[in-house]
Amino acid sequence: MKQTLFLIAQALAFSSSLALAQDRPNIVLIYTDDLGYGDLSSYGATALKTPNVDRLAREGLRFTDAHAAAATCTPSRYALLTGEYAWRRPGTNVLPGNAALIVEPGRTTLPSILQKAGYATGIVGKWHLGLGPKGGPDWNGEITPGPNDVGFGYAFIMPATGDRVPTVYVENRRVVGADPTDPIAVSYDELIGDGPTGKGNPDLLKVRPSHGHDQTIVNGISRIGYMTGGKAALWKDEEMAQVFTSKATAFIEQHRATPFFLYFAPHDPHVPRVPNPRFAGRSGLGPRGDVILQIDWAVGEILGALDRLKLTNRTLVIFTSDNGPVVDDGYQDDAAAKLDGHRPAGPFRGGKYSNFEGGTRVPFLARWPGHVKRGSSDALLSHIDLLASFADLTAQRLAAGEGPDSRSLLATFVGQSKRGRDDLVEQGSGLALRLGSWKYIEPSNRPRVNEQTHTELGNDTEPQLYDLAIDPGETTNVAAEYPSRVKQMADLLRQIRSANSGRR
Ligand code: NG6
Ligand code: CA
Repeated sequence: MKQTLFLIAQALAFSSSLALAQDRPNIVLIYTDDLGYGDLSSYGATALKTPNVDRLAREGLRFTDAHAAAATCTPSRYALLTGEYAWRRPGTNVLPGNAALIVEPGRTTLPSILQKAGYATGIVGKWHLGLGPKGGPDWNGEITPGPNDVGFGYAFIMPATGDRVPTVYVENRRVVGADPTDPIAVSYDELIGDGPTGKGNPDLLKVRPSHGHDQTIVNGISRIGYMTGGKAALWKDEEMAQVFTSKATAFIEQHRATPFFLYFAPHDPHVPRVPNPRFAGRSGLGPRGDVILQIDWAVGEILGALDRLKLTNRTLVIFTSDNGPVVDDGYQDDAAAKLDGHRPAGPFRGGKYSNFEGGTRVPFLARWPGHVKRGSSDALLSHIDLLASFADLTAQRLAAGEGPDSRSLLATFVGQSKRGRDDLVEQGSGLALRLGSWKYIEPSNRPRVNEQTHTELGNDTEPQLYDLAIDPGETTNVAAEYPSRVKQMADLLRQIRSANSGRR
């Protein structure tokens, strides 16, 4: 009986995904950088207003227990694109700007799945998954392999982060504005060239570092890493949001007649936070708040383009963030002083880098009028599930090994089901496991606090157990009261870790 019911439920789930597949929506995935759960007015922020993002919340589904796959950028984006937990792969932590590509060309990825289904695929914004072969890319020639080799038909990217050299855009396989007479060189090992550094020439800076970030100066801001050359190609931080947004809307316009997938990855509110003058000073929260308003503007531009092109009803828009928030991430930008009661991680403890919920619990909004139910959902979800869910959405079945940790939760993403994942591994400074509302954090000797950012990392030499249903802020470790729950979760984490995949 149970078996029959299960089969019927499965058949229903598959037929509902086939019904969705017939409508084959465009997909726009807006993937912000370091935006916290509490940073949007639709998630409770009162110190600033984000009306364009809030429109998505009003017209779509607002998730309250959705997670980035990790609490920093590279592992989070690696897992998003491959459907594989990054902690299974050494070499997937925050990469320098001259690192080689860490996603093997040819492997099944989120964009390659959609490409296979006939979608035009594009990325605009932050990449941070390395470029080129072992030894890194040739910045003055053809940059390959890169996003174009792992499923994106079009790419307009910043190679790593705003605070890492090279501070240039790459369009498909070339640096934009590259000049053969002024070749680009990049080093993360030693000072190169005779250009000024933040360490040697602090008076040249318009934004000063608070920790690190004292190497090559570009546009009055010292960065991580050294770079020379490429003067005509250097970006202006104040223009970046506009540059990315106009490339994103151009992509939408260009592909309006075909199904398209756009991975739009703005840089804000990652450091350095350098708003366009139109947003400078507007939030009252300093540059961090100003660049959140800038994100909201960018979302408004995207939604406006969809409206104008009459694509709104044919497009699934997802809005989320690659990891939790951080206040002082290395520049003196007044973010801490101007918080004034604003809580970037909302009700959660920790933030970027942390094992606590603030590390990976992020805003997650989905809108597809007529298909995604409106309202809110407390289902446990991860970005890692988008790969299998998009396969499902386009009526494709994954082979064993494709997106190994990704699970199709399509029915949950569109609000037909309230059921999310049973379990989820959260990657912060160490590993934690969610099982329903229970949260287990592995014991570890790692530091409790990141001394530079002052983030509580959630490490302890003893096992930690929290019941998020009654203690969402992870204030009370109840491991001693529930030894068998601790053992069950430690065993399950061990099991997931030693298996090749999280799909069971
Ligand atoms: C850290 C940087 C931080 C940020 C982070 C990556 C220092 C002291 N701190 O190492 O500023 O760049 O890496 O952020 O250099 S992420 O969102 O791309 O993961
Ligand atoms: Ca990030």
